[in-house]
Amino acid sequence: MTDPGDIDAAWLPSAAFRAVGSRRVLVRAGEGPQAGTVHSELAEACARFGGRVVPDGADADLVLAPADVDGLGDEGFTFERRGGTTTVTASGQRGLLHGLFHVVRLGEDAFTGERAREVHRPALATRMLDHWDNVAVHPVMGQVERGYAGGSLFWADGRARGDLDRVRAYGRLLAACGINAVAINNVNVHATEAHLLTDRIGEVAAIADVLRPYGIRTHLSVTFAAPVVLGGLPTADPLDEAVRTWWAEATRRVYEAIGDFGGYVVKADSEGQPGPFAYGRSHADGANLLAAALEPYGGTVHWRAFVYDHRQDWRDRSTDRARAAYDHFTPLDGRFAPNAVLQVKHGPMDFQVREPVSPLIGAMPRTRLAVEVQATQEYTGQQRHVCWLGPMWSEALRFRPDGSVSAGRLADGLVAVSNAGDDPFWTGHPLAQANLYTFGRLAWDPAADPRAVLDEWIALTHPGAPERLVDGLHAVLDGSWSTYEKYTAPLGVGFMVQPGHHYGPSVDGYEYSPWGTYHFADRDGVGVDRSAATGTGYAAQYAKPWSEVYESPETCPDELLLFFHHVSYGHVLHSGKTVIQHIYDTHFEGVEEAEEARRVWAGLADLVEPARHARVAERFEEQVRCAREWRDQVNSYFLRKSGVPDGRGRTVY
Ligand code: GCV
Repeated sequence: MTDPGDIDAAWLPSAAFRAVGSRRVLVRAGEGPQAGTVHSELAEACARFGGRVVPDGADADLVLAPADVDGLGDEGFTFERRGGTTTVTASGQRGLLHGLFHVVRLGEDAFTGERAREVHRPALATRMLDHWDNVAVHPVMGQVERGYAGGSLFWADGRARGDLDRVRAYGRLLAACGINAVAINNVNVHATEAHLLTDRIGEVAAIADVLRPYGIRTHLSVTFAAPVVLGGLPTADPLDEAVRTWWAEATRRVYEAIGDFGGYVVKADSEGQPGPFAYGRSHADGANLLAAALEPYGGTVHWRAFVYDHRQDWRDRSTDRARAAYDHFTPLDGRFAPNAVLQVKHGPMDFQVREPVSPLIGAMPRTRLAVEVQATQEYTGQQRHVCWLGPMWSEALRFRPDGSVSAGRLADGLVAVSNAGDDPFWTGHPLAQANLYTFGRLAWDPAADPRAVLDEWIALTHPGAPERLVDGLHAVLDGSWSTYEKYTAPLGVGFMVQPGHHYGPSVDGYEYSPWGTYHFADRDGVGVDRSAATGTGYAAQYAKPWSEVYESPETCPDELLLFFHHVSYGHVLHSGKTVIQHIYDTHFEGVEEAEEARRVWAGLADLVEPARHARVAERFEEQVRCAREWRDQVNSYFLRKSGVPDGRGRTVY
C-alpha cells in the first residue's frame, strides 16, 4: 500500500527510489542546474534507503557520468550493465537527469544481470504541456480554463504563487516522464495575463527558476495585440516596422529575465483572439514576426492552427469547420520561419472522443509541426470519469498520412493541454495521473506501447504492487476510453454535449449553434457528409489511401462513419449491425462497463491508500450516474427520431 505521506507523490513516491537508493552510486554530473538535481536526488535516495554516494575511483553499483557519444544530443543517454556495474552516460546534464529517471523506472531490473549498451534519445525535441491557466480568475472560465483539478499550480490571488514548492514537485514529476517544456498561461490571453510579457515578467522568471533544475523550459502565451494593448502603438500589423521593433525589444527584455526562455505560444484569429487577419496579413506573416524576435535567443514560437469560423450559420451546409485548419494553412507551407512551429490539434474538430487524425498533419512538409492533444478531459469526462487516453494518442501518433506503416516522424513536437492543478491528487481524478504520465512517455517515444507505459505508471505509483492491484488497475484503465466512447456520441459524430461547460449529454445542444459542430440527425439518418462526391469535400483533404478510404461509407472505418457520412439508421456497419442497433447496444454496454469498472475498483480497497481509494470511488458514482444519463438521452433521442425499436427490447424512454 502507498505510504499515506506520499498521497500526492503521484508516480514518484519515495519507495520508487528504493533500488537506486540502496546502492553505491558514483556521480560525475559536473555543475549546473540539472546536474544539481541529479546529485540531490541520489543523495536523498541514498540517505533514505541506506546506499552511499561514493567518491571518484571507489567501487560503485551505479555510475552516472558525462561522455561524448555521437548523436545523443542534449537529452539522450546511454545505459548499460556490465560486471556488476550499471552505467549511465550522457553528453549533457539533461541527459543524465533522464538517465537517472530511467534507472528509477527500471527499479531492481537496473541492477540485475548484464545489459548491452542501449542508446535512448527522445524522438521529439519538444515535449510540452500547455496550461490554460489564468492569473486573474475569469468570470466564465474560472482560474483554469477547462481545468478539472482545482486552481492553478502557478497563480493564486492574482499573481504568481509566493510558495512554489508544488511547482517544484510538479517539475520533478514532469522530468521523470520526459516532459521538457511548459507554457504557464492560457492561450486565451486576457487583459491581466497580457502583462506577463512585459512588466510582470519577473513572476514568470520566478517560475522558470523553479522548473529549470528539472530540464524544463518555460514558455508564455502572448496576445498578438500586445504592441497595442501593452505598447500603446496604433497597430499590431506584423509588417509594420514599429511593431517589429516593439516585439524585438519586448523579447530582449524577456531573455534578460529568463536566459533559457522557451518562447511564445499564440492563439491568433481564433475564437475571438486578435491576429494578423485584421491587417490583411497571413498567419505566416504573424508567426514570422514573433519568430524573428525570438530567433537571436534560440526561442520558438508555437503558432496554433486552431483557426475556424466560430460564428457560422447552422443553416449553411457548405461551411465545414473540419476543413478550416487545412484550408487556412496548407497554402502557407514553406513560408514559416525555421523557429516557428505550427501547433495542430490531433483531430480536425476539437478533442472529441473520436476524430480522424487532422489532414493538416503530413500536408505541410516544409513547416515544423507540433501535434496538440488534450490531457485535460474537456470532452472525455472532465476527470470525473476515468478515461485513459493512452490508446487514443498512440493511435494518432502511429497514423501515417500516406498509409504506410513506417515509424517515420509525424511531427517535431507533442503538446498536451495539462490536466494538473492544485488539487491534492494533482489531477482531480487520481487515475487521470496516468494520462499525464502516458503523455510524457509517448512524447519521448511515440512508438511505445501504451499498455507498457501504463505498466510503468502502475509500478512507479504503487511500488511493489501485488498482481491483484496491477490487474485491477489494468481492468479499470485499459478499456476506459472505449467505454467512454460507447456511452457518449456514436460513431465519430462528436459533441452532443451540454453547451458551454461540455459536461454530460445534450444531443441537440450544439445543433442550432454557430460553432460548426452538427450531427444532422433526422427521421431517416444521422451524420455529416464530408465526402468529395456529395458532401463538404473534407475527405479529399487527405492523401491517398485515406482520401479513398474515407470517401465511401463502404470503406470508411465504422468508428468514423458518422464523422464522414450521413447514413440511414438501417445502414449496416462492417460489424454486421445496423447503425441504430449499434447505437443502442454500445450505450447499454458502455454503462455496463462503467458499472463493472466501479465494481473492480471497490474490490481494491485493501490495496490502495484510503484517501485515494475514496476519491476514485466517489468519482465512479458520478461516472455511472452520468453514463446512464448519456445512455438514456442518446437512446431515447434516436428511438424518437427513427421510430426503430431496440432489437433486444430493452428500456428506452
Ligand atoms: C482555450 C476549445 C475549448 C476552449 C479552448 C479552445 C482552444 O474550443 O473549449 O476552451 O480555449 O478549444 O483550444 O483554444
